[in-house]
Amino acid sequence: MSRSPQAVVTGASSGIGAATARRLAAEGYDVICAARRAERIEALAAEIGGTAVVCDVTDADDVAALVAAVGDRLDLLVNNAGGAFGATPVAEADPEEWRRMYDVNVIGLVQVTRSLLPALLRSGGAGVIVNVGSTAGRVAYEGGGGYTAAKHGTKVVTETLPLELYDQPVRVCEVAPGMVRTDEFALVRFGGDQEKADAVYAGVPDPLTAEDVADAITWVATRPVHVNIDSLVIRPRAQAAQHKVHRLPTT
Ligand code: 8X3
Repeated sequence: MSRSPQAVVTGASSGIGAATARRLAAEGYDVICAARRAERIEALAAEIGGTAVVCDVTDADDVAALVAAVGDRLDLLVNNAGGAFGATPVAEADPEEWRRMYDVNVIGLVQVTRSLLPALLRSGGAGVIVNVGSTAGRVAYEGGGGYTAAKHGTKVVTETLPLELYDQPVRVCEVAPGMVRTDEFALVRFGGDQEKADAVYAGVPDPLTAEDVADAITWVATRPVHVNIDSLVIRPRAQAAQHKVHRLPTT
């Protein structure tokens, strides 16, 4: 009897993670929605017929609970949990904020990946790991030092894994989005300041949506088993480069 492929999506409580969980479920995956906020992932899991697992990826006990929920085999791991905290220049860097960013964008991702690797290797085809990076992992920009350093870390971990696992049945990709308008990313970065968060997208004709990125992740995950997409950079048409953004007048 054939079984549905199983996926884990971390950071599934909102934005790209929630959109990816929905999209994968629509494509026939059994989705384990992992995130810290129980109510949100329980509602999402109920909506898509998936499973909710409360998991802070930086907490070893939570990751162990996620591994237990996965069981024997896993076909797809989407390491989406991450984020930016603060936008201060390096000269004013808050070490605690920088640590939190490294912790969630790099250590958490590594902790989840190494713990679920045995199940991915048992997927029976070729398990897929999709790490959600960022164009912030490609360039530096002022005020972004802590986040760009962390997302460069996400990229390097993604590049290291296939070198170490080159003879194993597992594939690894980094999907690196540019400007994506979600409810929470910029709001969290600016500590809840909605005005500052809105200014990020001011006048930009069409930033990417969470669904655009979910579409890219799903495409990566559903290639034939011998095909590995190393990395996929996705931006809105209005963002030719990190600093080169088309903005229409807003007044
Ligand atoms: C988010 C993209 O431009 O805010 O990962 O660094 S950006």
